[in-house]
Amino acid sequence: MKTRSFLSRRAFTGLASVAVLAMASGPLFAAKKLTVGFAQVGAESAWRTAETDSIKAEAAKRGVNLKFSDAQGKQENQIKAVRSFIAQGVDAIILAPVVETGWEPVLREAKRNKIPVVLVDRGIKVSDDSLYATLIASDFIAEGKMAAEWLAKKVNGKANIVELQGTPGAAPAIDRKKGFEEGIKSQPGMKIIASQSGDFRRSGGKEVMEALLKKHGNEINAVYAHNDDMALGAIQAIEEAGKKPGTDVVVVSVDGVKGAFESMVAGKLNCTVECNPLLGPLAFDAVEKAKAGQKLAKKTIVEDKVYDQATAKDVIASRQY
Ligand code: GYE
Repeated sequence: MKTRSFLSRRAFTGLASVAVLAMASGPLFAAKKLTVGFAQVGAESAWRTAETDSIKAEAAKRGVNLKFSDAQGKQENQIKAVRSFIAQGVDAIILAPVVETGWEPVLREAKRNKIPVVLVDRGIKVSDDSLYATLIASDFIAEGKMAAEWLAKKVNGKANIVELQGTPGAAPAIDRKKGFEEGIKSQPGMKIIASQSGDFRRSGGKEVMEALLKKHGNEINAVYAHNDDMALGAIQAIEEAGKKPGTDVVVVSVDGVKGAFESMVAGKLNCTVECNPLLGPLAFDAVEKAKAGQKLAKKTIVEDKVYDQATAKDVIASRQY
């Protein structure tokens, strides 16, 4: 994973001097074991599970006491989890916010209690960005654009596209839509003929695709799914309707999970734009820096790449999620 990061050298020197002080002073200053709460969205996709595993593994590696909460896709559950972390007096909170809005009150509570909040994978809209320490995420607009450009080239600028959106109100759903629309703007032959949410789930992608195939039948010649799980569900629906995904209907999506690579190797999924979920190391680097009182960049962008059937075979064995 490549990151465009703004972390300063001073940050490392600072940490190093704390470590030297702790060693020189013996048990008196021995580093306290951090307790960190992680408010996760849920387990809607393979991407999400990979992110959870990465955060849990990194916590274990660093000897962090991790409190994990699965909100089952509901913001109200995430807000409750954050409140409970605050009540327990955790040292920091990692939050993967399900939707963009509605976070100000609970983030103010965290700030009042001097608990830094590190946002991972999805951004939020707040009037005051001092309410969180930093955001570590991909550029979803760029991902949408990359998917659009790849597709336009593949179909020579002419396609009736069905769009499968992610969770309504979630940053990756909003921005992947926007980026894709920008990417096809200069191509009058690229038309989105239907756009519906499949909630980032395989079952959602399959159900929406079944309904759209009934409605639009042979008109559809491309699918743009906001994540791989929905694309894989749509592929199943396309096959069940007696068509060939990858040939009769071109399918592009985002994430780059193992199942997407397997599907590309099988000639079904055409292309996926990688979105790296292995955010554990960056998230805990940010937590440690925030706890050491160091200034953090407001945003660290994780850079993504495009993979298609031509490149999938060569890299599938080395994929980590
Ligand atoms: O693309 C999707 C997941 O927030 C970037 O959420 C993440 C998205 C990811 O469910 O698969």
